[in-house]
Amino acid sequence: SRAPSHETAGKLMRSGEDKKAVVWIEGNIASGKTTCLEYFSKTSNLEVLTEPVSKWRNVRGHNPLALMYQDPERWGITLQTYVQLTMLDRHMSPMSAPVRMMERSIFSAKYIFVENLFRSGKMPEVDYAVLTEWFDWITTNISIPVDLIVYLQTSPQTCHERLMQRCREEEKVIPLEYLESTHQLYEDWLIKRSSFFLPAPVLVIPADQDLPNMLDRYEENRDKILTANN
Ligand code: DCP
Repeated sequence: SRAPSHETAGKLMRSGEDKKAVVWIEGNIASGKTTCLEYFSKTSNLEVLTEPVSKWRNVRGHNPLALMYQDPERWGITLQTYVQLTMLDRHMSPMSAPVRMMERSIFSAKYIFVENLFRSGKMPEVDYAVLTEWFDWITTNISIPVDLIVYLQTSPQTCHERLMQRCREEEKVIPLEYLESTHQLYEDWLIKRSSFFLPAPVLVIPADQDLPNMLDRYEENRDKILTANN
């Protein structure tokens, strides 16, 4: 029945004996975030929230992700407005475990993807201004907790190869230069820390290696990640 599990979660929240921890997994397109989340999803007392990409590919029968790649000038704001809503919804959902691991964030949506569309001349300034007003309002008025940002650091070339291998229909048009721009924005945000607000400490995990090696890297970093709030 639903009632007891609800009660357990409620007790956990109220007791305060375990401070909850929120970890964001960040990294370029095809950097391996999903694999990382899958690996940690087998951990007890941890919940994994994947990116709502299926929603971006189907909102009431429309595919704003595909439209954005086909014609970014026209559809960039459409996708990014919806991304912002779905990410906010994820951030605000009640936690069901002491540790939450979440794929990307409302911050990278803005600092990487919206910024990239605008800087590359593919988003009209008025669209950028409206999205920025929304973003500033949300982050000023709504608390979005985070304790640790895990950065899966890749080279754009690696991401490009992985992208070609996985063959997601919408992404066939993504050139290497696009991944170089998003990579640079990630580096500016999480490594150089030169451009945007950084809401938590960053743990960098080099992520160019093959799968078995990556699983070893995740295991090495397990304790650091799971004790993010200490
Ligand atoms: N995307 C976007 N704007 C955002 C967030 C994502 O245009 N604000 C796009 C980029 C990708 C798709 O959405 O085409 C999904 O992106 P991810 O890199 O987040 O997901 P992946 O499945 O590629 O992650 P990974 O391969 O690391 O598991």
